[in-house]
Amino acid sequence: MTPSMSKGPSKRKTSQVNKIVLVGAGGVGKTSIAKRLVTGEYLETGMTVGLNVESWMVKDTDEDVSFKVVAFDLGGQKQFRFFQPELVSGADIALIVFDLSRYESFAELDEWLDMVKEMPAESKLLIANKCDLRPVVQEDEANALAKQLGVRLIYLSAKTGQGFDKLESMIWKQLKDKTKT
Ligand SMILES: Nc1nc2c(ncn2[C@@H]2O[C@H](COP(=O)(O)OP(=O)(O)O)[C@@H](O)[C@H]2O)c(=O)[nH]1
Ligand SMILES: [Mg+2]
Repeated sequence: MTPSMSKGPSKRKTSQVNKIVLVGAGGVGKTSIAKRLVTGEYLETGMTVGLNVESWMVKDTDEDVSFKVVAFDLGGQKQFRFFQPELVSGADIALIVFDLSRYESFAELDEWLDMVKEMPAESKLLIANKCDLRPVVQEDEANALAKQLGVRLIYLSAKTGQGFDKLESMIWKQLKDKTKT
């Protein structure tokens, strides 16, 4: 799959583009999550109209492996839905995001789940964002959905950075597993 330039087992260099899509209702924090993944900071963002694309490199210095990751944050507006299936196709990871403090964003996940239904469960993560705010989505409910979908659930705050260690290690593991197969 990857052309290897040297035969040395420890110097295996991988450079390939990986694609992460962030789906979910408008305002749940997709752009903020993508920006924190890229910059490590919380940047106030305007509403995404259509599409926001961020890209960055992740490196594992131990194994000398690096990946270019491109995150597609799809705008929530209905008029842009027509081109979204194209963007989702071929994604390595999907982050399905809802806002813990806004119930509709959880109740309306079906339509987003439908968009990523072709992807295997292990490439999808359910993200409960804004865990710094008072939650209105009950933990039981979120757990039940994650279980039903067979995906992992991560509590995140793009504002405080809570949960990003876990998210980053899951993304990283998923990308590395992919190159092994
Ligand atoms: N309190 C809090 N606000 C957040 C968090 N993530 C995003 N926001 C805010 O929610 C609003 C919508 O965020 P944005 O990233 O544009 O959402 P998107 O439409 O899903 O891309 C912005 O005002 C953000 O600053 C979070 O974890 N906690
Ligand atoms: Mg956005």
